[in-house]
Amino acid sequence: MQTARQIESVLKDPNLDEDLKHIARKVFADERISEEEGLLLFEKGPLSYLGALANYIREKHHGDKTYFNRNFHMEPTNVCLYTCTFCSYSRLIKKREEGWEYTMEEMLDIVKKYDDQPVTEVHIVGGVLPQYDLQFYSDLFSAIKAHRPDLHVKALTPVEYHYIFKKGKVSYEEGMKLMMDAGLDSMPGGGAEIFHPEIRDQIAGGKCSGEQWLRIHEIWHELGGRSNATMLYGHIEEFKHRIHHLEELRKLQDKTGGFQTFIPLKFRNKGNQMSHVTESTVIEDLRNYAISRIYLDNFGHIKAYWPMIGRNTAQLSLAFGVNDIDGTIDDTTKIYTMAGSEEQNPALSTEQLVNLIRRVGREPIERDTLYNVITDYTDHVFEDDKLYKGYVSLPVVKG
Ligand code: V47
Ligand code: SF4
Repeated sequence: MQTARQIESVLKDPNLDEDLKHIARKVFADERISEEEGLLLFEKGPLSYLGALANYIREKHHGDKTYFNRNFHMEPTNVCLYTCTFCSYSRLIKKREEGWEYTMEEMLDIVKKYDDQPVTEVHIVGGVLPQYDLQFYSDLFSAIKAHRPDLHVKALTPVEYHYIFKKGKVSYEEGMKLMMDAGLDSMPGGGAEIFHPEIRDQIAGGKCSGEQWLRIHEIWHELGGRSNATMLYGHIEEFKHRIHHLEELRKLQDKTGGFQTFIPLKFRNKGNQMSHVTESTVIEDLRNYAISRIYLDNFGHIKAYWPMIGRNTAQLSLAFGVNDIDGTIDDTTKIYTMAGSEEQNPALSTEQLVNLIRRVGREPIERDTLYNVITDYTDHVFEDDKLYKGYVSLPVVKG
């Protein structure tokens, strides 16, 4: 096994720091690492070492299995009354006419566009505006379910929920129950940014706090719901803030077990108030995936959001702890393209996604939102893959 060789080479490396060797022994013995050890990984962990540890965990849980799903994104509006400094939406509040604000009918028309397509999930997220209130979202979820009951509604984040519940004068508990009854199936991981107030107050002041974000997810989990978590990294935060963020998630997951997937989101600097901040390098992105995989020992899945980092880095990430590369996202998603994502037209066909995964020696599995297997594409290689050239050709990761 590749992982056995990797373990041996880490533990026998004469140049490796003793503290890092100690962490490696813990990881290979399936023991949890501490916050101090997590910080040490960020500060000192060489890329190949982190990759070996993260790949060990990835293969222990999933072997070569790599998940994706067929979904589409809908953004009710790209205007937002909050002013997060990393977000390309916030600037539009002063020139609203340049943005869009979809009505209920327009949102439903988008859903209907996918009527004859085998998508399993709609991901709804966008800016915060007063007209998108508790009533609007209850009606929207109910209408989507009435139109297409089998479509999984993964919608909104604690940022929107905190706002609409406050405006609607309902408690978090009452609000989340109302959403569930209206048809909400799960919550995406957005709005988490960086929980630590030292950073959150500077980049996302005014919107829900880290504590409120965690509390809303906790309530949702207590109702039996599932959700994802993200971390927006690579801007003004320090490693200690990333570890604090991961630790808060790990603690809540110990309590509820309701998180499915962790998705690190690389800060992109185009068209926002932090354009002067240099973006993280691919090496730093891979190290961050690996440390997330190592630290979050109670999370089932680590996802690379490929439109943000690009297909090539997504392929590389599969050797650094990642076992999910999101889905066949349609190009209605603007929040990332506006911020300078790698992919200007973030849509990949199933064939292209399958080939992307196959070419780095992993097994492509189409899943639904809750990780039920829809189709195992391990033995498929589609010929129809002429559109995109220049994939990374990594050797097949097998012993
Ligand atoms: O919360 C905004 C981020 C998030 C930028 O749960 C930016 O399956 C980088 O949460 N650079 C929303 N990131 C997206 C999100 C998500 C994406 C894919 C899958 C799932 C899931 C969730 O996008 C926001 C914010 O953290 N974001 N601006 C930017 N300039
Ligand atoms: Fe609004 Fe979300 Fe952008 Fe913040 S990140 S400005 S809350 S859309």
